[in-house]
Amino acid sequence: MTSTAIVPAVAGASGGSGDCPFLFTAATPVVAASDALTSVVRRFVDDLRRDTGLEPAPEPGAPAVRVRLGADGIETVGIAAGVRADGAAVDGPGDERHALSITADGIEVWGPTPEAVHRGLTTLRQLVATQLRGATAELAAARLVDGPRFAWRGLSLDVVRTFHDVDTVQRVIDMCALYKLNVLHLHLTDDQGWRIEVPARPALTEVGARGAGGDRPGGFYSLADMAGLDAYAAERFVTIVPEIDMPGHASAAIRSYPGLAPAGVVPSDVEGLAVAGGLLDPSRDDVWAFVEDVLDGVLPQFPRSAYVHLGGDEAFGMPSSAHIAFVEQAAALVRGRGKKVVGWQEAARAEVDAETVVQHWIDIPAAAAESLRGRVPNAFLDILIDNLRAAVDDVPRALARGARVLLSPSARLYLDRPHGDDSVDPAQNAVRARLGMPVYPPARLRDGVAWDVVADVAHIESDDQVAGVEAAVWCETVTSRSDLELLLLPRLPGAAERAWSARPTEWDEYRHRLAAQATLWEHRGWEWYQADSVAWP
Ligand code: TNX
Repeated sequence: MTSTAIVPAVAGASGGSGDCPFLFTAATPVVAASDALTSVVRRFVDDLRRDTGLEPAPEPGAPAVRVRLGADGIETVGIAAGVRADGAAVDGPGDERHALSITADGIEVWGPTPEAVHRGLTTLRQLVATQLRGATAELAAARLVDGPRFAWRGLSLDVVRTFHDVDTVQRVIDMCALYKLNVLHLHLTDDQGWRIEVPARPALTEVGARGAGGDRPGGFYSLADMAGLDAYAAERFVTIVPEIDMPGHASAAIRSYPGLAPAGVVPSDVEGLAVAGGLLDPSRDDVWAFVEDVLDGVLPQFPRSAYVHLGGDEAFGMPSSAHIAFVEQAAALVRGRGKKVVGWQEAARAEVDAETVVQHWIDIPAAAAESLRGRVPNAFLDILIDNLRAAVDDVPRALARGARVLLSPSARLYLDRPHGDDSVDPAQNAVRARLGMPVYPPARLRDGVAWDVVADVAHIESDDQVAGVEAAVWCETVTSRSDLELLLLPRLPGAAERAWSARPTEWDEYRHRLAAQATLWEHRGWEWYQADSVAWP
């Protein structure tokens, strides 16, 4: 079946076995039926060149790929559950369902929106890239009808603990787009650094942007950098959602404006596990003047996002009443500026509204944290365990308020866990020993893909309660672009499969589909971890 090489799995595939294949070559014209699709076709041709090295030289009259707007036949796939980060309706401008018809005479790709057609062409890219032998890809005749299970399919990228330059972020956006992820959540602020320009608060980039995790260099995105990244993402139908992490993880903000420090203490110990410091006090007017300046500087840089992520996680050492007061007031400021709120699950301890997206990540039982005793300071461990205990009520509270949950359970979707699969290559095994947070048990590739987002997440009973699915890559152990890519690949496609595909994934079937992707990664020059649980080509 043609669809076997596609990740995420295609919802519906039929026909073709006795029919002649389509022969895709550099000479194959790709034709848009309307002007609305010209840029989508241009993107496909450019991406395919970068995926395969195939230099397009279309011959008029040769069997062609034709793309058009149309909704015929797509209704056999259900409408996506959840919300879209750009606020578009899933049964309107945000409809991503599409179809492909492949015969010897031609290929047709259609869907109701340019985005839907773009997703369909992404399937075609993978087909060509994985079937290419020499200069020809033999594409078996088939009819594919596809659409996402969830409307929000994301990757959260930590650009603080390691600053990733614009070029690296573009590569990550390319990976997201290849696997039909449509959200890049940028974790832009944390204790170790501040990464986004705020014109009214120049010290954030003059002081706060210095430094990162370890002794790595800092950096930040200028207004021009961010505009460029947002446009780059938009061309690939990816929405960038900014996160400004508050009231905890705020040490870089406080180093920039020391007057914001609670009781005047400027946090200096930001090495990983700082207990105190980095907290913004909601009872102070100067804190709110700062938050308003930040929101007014950041929001206009993300015109495509209907949401702002306020963090809200791990306000360690802060009284619960202050944490709640902070989250509620910050959320009101965001809503007052016409945006909706996303918060890490701890934010649900405040009175979130039904439009807020609550991002679930804590699937670690408090008892499991006991294993850290002796490896981290006791005072920190006690606070950590308190947070894990309180966390069991976060998702039920969010659901009781009608809020939807964005699923990032750490055991499945944190890509900064050490690789749990061995590699045949000793150099790569060394990578495995070094990369990923050592406090986490290692995660095998199969654990990241062969699970169900409803059945395997506590308190979630139906897709209607879910905003979407998001993987996260935290960068405490990442020292270079290559490290980052070695954590993302080959796990990101599995996370994308869970976000897109409503069908259960059988590991033994999936690993063959995944193996076929490696040729494309090689062409792109992306680093990837060669887990020996997969028979790579
Ligand atoms: C927890 S996930 C954090 C991050 C760390 C991450 C490491 C979350 C909301 N907070 O600050 O980087 O664990 O995996």
